[in-house]
Amino acid sequence: MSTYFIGDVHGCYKNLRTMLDRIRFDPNVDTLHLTGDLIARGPSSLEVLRLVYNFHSSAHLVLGNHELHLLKTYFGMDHKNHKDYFNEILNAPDLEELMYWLRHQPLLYIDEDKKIIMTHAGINPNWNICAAKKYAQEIEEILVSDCPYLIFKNIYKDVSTDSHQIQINKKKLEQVQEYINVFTRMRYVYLNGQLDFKYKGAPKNAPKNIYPWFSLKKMIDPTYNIIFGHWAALKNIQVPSGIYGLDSGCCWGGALTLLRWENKEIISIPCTPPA
Ligand SMILES: [Mn+2]
Repeated sequence: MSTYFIGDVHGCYKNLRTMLDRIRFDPNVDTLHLTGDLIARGPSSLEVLRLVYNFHSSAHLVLGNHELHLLKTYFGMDHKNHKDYFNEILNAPDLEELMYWLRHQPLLYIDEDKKIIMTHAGINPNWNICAAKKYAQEIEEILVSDCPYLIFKNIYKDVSTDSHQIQINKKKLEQVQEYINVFTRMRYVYLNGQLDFKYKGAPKNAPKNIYPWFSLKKMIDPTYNIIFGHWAALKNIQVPSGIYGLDSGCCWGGALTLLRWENKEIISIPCTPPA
């Protein structure tokens, strides 16, 4: 009976299968936690979604920016990007079932017994656990509501909000957008907790006034461990103890990384670079 955490799979179904075979994953006794971005970039997003979906309660995932992009596309609010291999999903006979399942997945996963927090990108250093739960819940409530598309009106600030059509006020939507950015896109933050999206390089060359979110003193109770994905470029950069960045750039020919919680064993399998 093992508890596994795995980084961003990004449609690399074969690599995921290789990993699950290697650890002899048994959904009847083991649990698999995924840091989000199961899809896009790699060739087999639909297979990855179906596999995880069929694990039912043995799998726990948090939504990444690419799941939100897929949902946004599904709701007709984004252009399909052929590189994301979304067409196969959007034309699948089980599309409705998969999208219903996906929009009922959380942005934040917490295991109180093991003291583990998992999100796709991380936790804003200025948030305590109550704030993080409240903000995730606000996003999740809209996603499972009758008008989940509202959340995408503002997403990435590229669609103007029509205040006549929405039941949630514009200010609220903007706040929710900020929370989404923290949970799914954050890398660098200013000391006041504001996010920076301009710089995407390695921490050693970062401008002096921004910091990797995990390097700052956090409001979150330090007894919690934090597990995240999203930041493949981190590679061998040291993160503080109790924080685990599991995205190792599987879809770019890096590796797929898994953590077995019980003994903190890290297992990496090399992945083939895209053709
Ligand atoms: Mn991501």
